[in-house]
Amino acid sequence: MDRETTNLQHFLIEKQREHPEATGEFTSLFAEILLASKIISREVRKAGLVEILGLTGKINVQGEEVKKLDEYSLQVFVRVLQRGGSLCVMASEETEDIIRIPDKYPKGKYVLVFDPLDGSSNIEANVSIGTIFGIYKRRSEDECGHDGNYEDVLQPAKNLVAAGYVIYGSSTMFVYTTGQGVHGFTMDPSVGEFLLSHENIQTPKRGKIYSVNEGNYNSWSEGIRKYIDYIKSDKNKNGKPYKSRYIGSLVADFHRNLLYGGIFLYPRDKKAKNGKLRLLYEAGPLAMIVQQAGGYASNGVKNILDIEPTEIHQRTPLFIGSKEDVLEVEEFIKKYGDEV
Ligand code: AHM
Ligand code: MG
Repeated sequence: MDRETTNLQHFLIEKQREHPEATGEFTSLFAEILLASKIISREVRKAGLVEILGLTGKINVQGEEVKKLDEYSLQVFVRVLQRGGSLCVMASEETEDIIRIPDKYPKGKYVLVFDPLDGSSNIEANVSIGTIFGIYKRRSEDECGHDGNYEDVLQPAKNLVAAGYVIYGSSTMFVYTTGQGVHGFTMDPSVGEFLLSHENIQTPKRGKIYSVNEGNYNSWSEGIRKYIDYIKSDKNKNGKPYKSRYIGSLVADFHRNLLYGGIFLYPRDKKAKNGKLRLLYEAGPLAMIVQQAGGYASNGVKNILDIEPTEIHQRTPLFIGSKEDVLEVEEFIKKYGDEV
């Protein structure tokens, strides 16, 4: 496809032509997600100016409170998406309960789960952060017009009809899948559009990078300690130690490994017995993306896509990236156990 002139909307419309039964509701939902991302991106770009524009949590020169960027991002998503008519309910990492669509707006057939600004503790240091989202079809009552509920939100990631992330890095990128490959778009600030930059991303079957918070080494299970020792040795399948790369910002670590090949790990440890990351907003959507790119995501025992969530803020250990690497970590866990 002609990259220079293909923006995300064009690309979606062309894909939709291959599915004449599609209603267009999905395309408009994507347009809303895109708008929310652009607004967040604009604010993230100003983050270094807080000293000048006013510290977050404080009153700015106009006498308004300057919101923390993660709260702000949540509000942008909710405000843009609740009125579009495509959603019946949302759930986000930043809200305790599910987010209902106010009565005054129409209700549609989709459900949005999202982490509005992941890795936000990095923002003061100008480190990449991101937004992660997943879209399900509602499963309560087939016809639209009604509120969605927990049943709609608590779905395994294998039911996702789309997933994506936005990375606010040296440039802003939008990467998504609807189950027909993974496609990446890079924001061209001069035209204010996401242009097709990475069509049909495939991740290497085996990588050369590992990404983990190794400060937790002594709190991990034997299986994980042995695995990390192994990939740092020259006894591993690559015959030389893997490179260590850890930003501490999931979207950025995941994105780099997706392009270059590698494994990201957030295992359980003594403090976080179920791991740190959330199944619905982080692990699930990225699991769909990695699978579409030829990779794999596991909780150490099974495919993340198959886990049936029981609560909206459920956490999970996460091993994600190149397929052969993730399968290998599963073998270590099987052999040496995952008790912490
Ligand atoms: P957050 O949702 O509170 O931002 O936390 C998630 C972040 C991820 O971006 C990252 O992978 C992980 O936490 C890093 O955790 P740690 O600092 O324990 O290594
Ligand atoms: Mg998060």
